[in-house]
Amino acid sequence: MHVDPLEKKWVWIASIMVAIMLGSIFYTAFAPIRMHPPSNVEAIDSTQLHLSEEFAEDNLGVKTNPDGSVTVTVVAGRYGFYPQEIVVPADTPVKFRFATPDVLHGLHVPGTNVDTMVIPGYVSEVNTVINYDTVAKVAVKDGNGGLRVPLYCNEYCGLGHHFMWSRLVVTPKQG
Ligand SMILES: [Cu+2]
Repeated sequence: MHVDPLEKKWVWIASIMVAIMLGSIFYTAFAPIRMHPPSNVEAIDSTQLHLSEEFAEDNLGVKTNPDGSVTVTVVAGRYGFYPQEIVVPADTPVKFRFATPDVLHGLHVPGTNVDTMVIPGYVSEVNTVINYDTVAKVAVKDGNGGLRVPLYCNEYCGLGHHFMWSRLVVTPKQG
């Protein structure tokens, strides 16, 4: 079979490009580097979340700290966020702490800068101040001044991924 030399050259170039791309995929999959959330590196045993102090079911949700700031503890599991409704004050420092008992999840809240991956084995932390007027542009008002926004998963995590969301209610700052 006659193959034109120019065509032969391009077959080689294309093959080398494919080899480089496949090689980089295999390298990142099997090299001894581990993925971790960009926020902070805090390890946790994902199989024992329910036995941990912080991520036990009864301890999830919103806690107000002595200095007036708020800490929110959330478990992201297939297919939902727990607790399913989170009420936080606007224009107040909020620390979100997320962990997952199963697979990789993502987390995004429209109108805020809350956007992180939630990776098994790690706690993801987001520190933010939610601006009332910015959230108001994308939220649904609940009649008491509260702003309802979804908190949803943006990393494909399985068949129920598109049902995976929770509600965040942003209330006006008190006083
Ligand atoms: Cu998902």
